[in-house]
Amino acid sequence: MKKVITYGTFDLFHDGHYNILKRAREYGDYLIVGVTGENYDIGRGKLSVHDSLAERIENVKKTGLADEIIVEEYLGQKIGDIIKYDIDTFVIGDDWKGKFDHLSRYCNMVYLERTKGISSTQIRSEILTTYSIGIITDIVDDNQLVKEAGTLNSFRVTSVYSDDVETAEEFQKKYEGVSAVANLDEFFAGTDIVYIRCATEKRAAFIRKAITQKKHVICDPPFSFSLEEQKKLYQLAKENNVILMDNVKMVYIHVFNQLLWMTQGGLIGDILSFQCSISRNDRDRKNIFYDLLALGLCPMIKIMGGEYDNVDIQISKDSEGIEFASLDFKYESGRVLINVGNKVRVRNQLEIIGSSGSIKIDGNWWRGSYFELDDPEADEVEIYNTNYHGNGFKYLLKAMADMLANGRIDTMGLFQDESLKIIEIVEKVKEKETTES
Ligand code: C2G
Repeated sequence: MKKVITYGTFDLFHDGHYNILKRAREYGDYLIVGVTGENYDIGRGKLSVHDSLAERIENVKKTGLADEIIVEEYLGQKIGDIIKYDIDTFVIGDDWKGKFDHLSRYCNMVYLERTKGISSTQIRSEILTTYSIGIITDIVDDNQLVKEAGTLNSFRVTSVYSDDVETAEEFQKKYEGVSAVANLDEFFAGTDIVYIRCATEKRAAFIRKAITQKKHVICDPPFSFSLEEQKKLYQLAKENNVILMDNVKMVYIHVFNQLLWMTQGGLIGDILSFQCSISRNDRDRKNIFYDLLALGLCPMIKIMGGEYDNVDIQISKDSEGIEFASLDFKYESGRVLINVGNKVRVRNQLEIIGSSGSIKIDGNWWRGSYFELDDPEADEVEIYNTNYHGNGFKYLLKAMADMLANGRIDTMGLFQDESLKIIEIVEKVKEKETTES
């Protein structure tokens, strides 16, 4: 018996898919079809998939062409499958031509011509609503949003606004497809979602304007230096039925949720100590102390909660602002130390000591690609990691797409009360900065 295998996402099943399965079958007596699992697609950055795994499997099954259906769960699985199922021929469309040549060591490798004029991407763009995103910025940098949004079928970055017209024009030149709009009302009229990444002092006013024009908002945290103001912004967002979301990508990435699961679920026991350090590596932006602080506080609030007994704030500053700060929190259960280096460079790291295990990340922990768990019982260090693509923006956008589809406006990545706690601390540090001058 000759066995054939082929793989695919098979999203929004169409004739192209049917044709390749039919032709693949002709290469043998038994056809195995590998359908990509959701985690595998998330890991390879393919977040645009519309149908669930169950639906995609069901559609392949309905063709009656597959003798067996398996799920492709990780990169590199294909070789193991060829060996396990004793495959004679591997078939794939010629959009992958050359990419799988290394498999010819294990079995026959056949690339078949794709069916012309049809694709899942095209169907998705026909059936899905596309949201226009506009960026409000004061620097010529998109934080990778343009590229990341482009990989999802439901978002396009279409316009940019800056108080400084030249900046917007430079931005337009740098990012294809993004038009500079000089008039703010005109800018809002052409967008569904606004991404605000300007100086902290200006954010709240832009958020307010965007919300009153019924635009959903993603904004770099902190939204403002005032807790009261941020509360009002949330109230306004609620009244206008729009999303107001922190641009904190970390909370949308799998590995960070694994870390939360472990710490919140008591898997490392009681948390005795939490420490994290963050410093600037973005040379283009001058003073981003409060942005770093907000980001640094995020895992603390998520893991330790917001109910600390007291905080001791040490800052060192020069004429341009805070260059370094150290925040020492006392919680009932343990101690928390957050170090933020704006001009002073500190080693980026995060360490959590629990009564029955500890967790460590060396390097840019907010990128959330891995963590180490030191398990005293197993007496070894285990590494947890997940793949993700780009800087994480598409994972945040995917969460937003789900919220829009489900008609939800409250974010569950970073909850409103968590974001408000962060602002409460930001406000304290700002107060200290002002009183010490
Ligand atoms: N296909 C085709 N004609 C089309 C569209 C797709 O012949 N018009 C083929 C593809 O070449 C592929 C199969 O149908 O062989 C499944 O296509 P996708 O669902 O787009 O799968 P893809 O995401 O390319 O996954 O491990 C995953 C596989 O490597 C491919």
